[in-house]
Amino acid sequence: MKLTSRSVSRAVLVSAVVTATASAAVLVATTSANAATTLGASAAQSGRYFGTAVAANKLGDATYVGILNREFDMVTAENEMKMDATEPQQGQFSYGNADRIVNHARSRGMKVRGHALAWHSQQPGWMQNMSGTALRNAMLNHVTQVATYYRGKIHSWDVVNEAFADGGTGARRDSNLQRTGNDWIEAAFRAARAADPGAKLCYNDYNTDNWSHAKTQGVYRMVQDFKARGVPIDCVGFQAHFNSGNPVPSNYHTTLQNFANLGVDVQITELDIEGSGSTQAQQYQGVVQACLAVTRCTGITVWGIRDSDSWRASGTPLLFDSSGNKKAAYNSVLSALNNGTQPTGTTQPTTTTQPTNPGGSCTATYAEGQKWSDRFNGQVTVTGASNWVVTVTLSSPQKVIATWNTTATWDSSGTVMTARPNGNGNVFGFTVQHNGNWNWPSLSCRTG
Ligand code: G2I
Repeated sequence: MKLTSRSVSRAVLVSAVVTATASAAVLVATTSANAATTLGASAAQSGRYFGTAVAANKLGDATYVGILNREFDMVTAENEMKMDATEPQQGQFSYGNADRIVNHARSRGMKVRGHALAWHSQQPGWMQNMSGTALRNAMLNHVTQVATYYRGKIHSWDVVNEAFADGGTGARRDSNLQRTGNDWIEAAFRAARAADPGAKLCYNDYNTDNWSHAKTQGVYRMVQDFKARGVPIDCVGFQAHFNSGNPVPSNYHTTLQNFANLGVDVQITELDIEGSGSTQAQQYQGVVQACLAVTRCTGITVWGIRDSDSWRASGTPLLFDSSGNKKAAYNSVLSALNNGTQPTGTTQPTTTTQPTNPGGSCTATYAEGQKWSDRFNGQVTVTGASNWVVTVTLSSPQKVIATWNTTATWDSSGTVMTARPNGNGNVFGFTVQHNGNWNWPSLSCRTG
């Protein structure tokens, strides 16, 4: 898009409004009498799970375990199911630490994500220098053995982790596994399906959040190809490690929806967002809302419990501080989960005609436009009199943050917009910052 100076200043203004309203929104506590009070329970209201990564050596920490047992209903072993942990010597499998996590979770009714069966990283020493057929067979044996050992106990497996290159190519990452042949990924998925037919089988990666990035497109094409050829893939995991250099992209919802449209579930698998306060809280809110807006986004996992448990603790990227206190980010996630409704328009649009108006009559019809995690577009088509005046009534705490093809004014509450022609015809539009409320606006038309 070509940016004129007018559109630039307008964009700055709009983004300032977005920031101000969204920051305010995350401070609003959920007051509904029925609101769930833990992450797992609030996610369960829409049939989703809310998980965390767990380290076996922290299962003796009372604060850690207290939060784990209270808040989460899905668990991922942070390191204990990786190839180096489960097969430290070729053919000798070691499940002690992984079992501690799996047993802790399952005995309390929590589900388990298996992470990860095949990966270029965290390979045991004996595997790192292998190549060719020997490596391919060793990898497939590993997938088969581990998935068989845990058969029936794993909700979703990260069958293959991080197999695509960063940067602008959209190509596979070079690795010893990749050099065994491009079909190594599908071979791993087939082995996993045979070993644990009841588990969902996921491809998992990072930097796949922005729809316009080459890596995202590369993964998308692989999943599309797998679905077309019947390779057994059920889900795509989006790790979602964000920071100021890699913020939550504005097209995040688009990415999740486009993958889901391929016929796979999508899961947010390792969420953490470096930062603090309302800025961090707002970004977390956007991620949760993006997932809630995609029917096939079946759950969210954060990559650790307290900031001090994080692989990047100095970035304070999690929902609990180092003492185990809930952060603003926690409150925004809980609030977003409790306010989550499907963005399909739970309220039918109202179209009203005023035939008795001496100035003539008009009808205003609403149509859904594009949707993002934090906002949606609406379009209004007016028929009848050309001197129309359309009243657009929002549901609190929605706010209109942009309009086009109309001259608009607002009442003092900011929720009732009066739109008139501005010389650009009889179809106008607006963007609503929904702040958790996806209801469609109601309309009425008069002349004036
Ligand atoms: O790097 C962040 C994550 C990216 N996606 C895949 C995940 O599996 C990965 O998790 C991290 C763990 O959070 C770290 O805890 O993976 C790292 C290694 O791949 C983990 O770091 C390792 C250290 O490298 C080891 O030196 C250490 O012994 O953690 C081990 C246990 O603390």
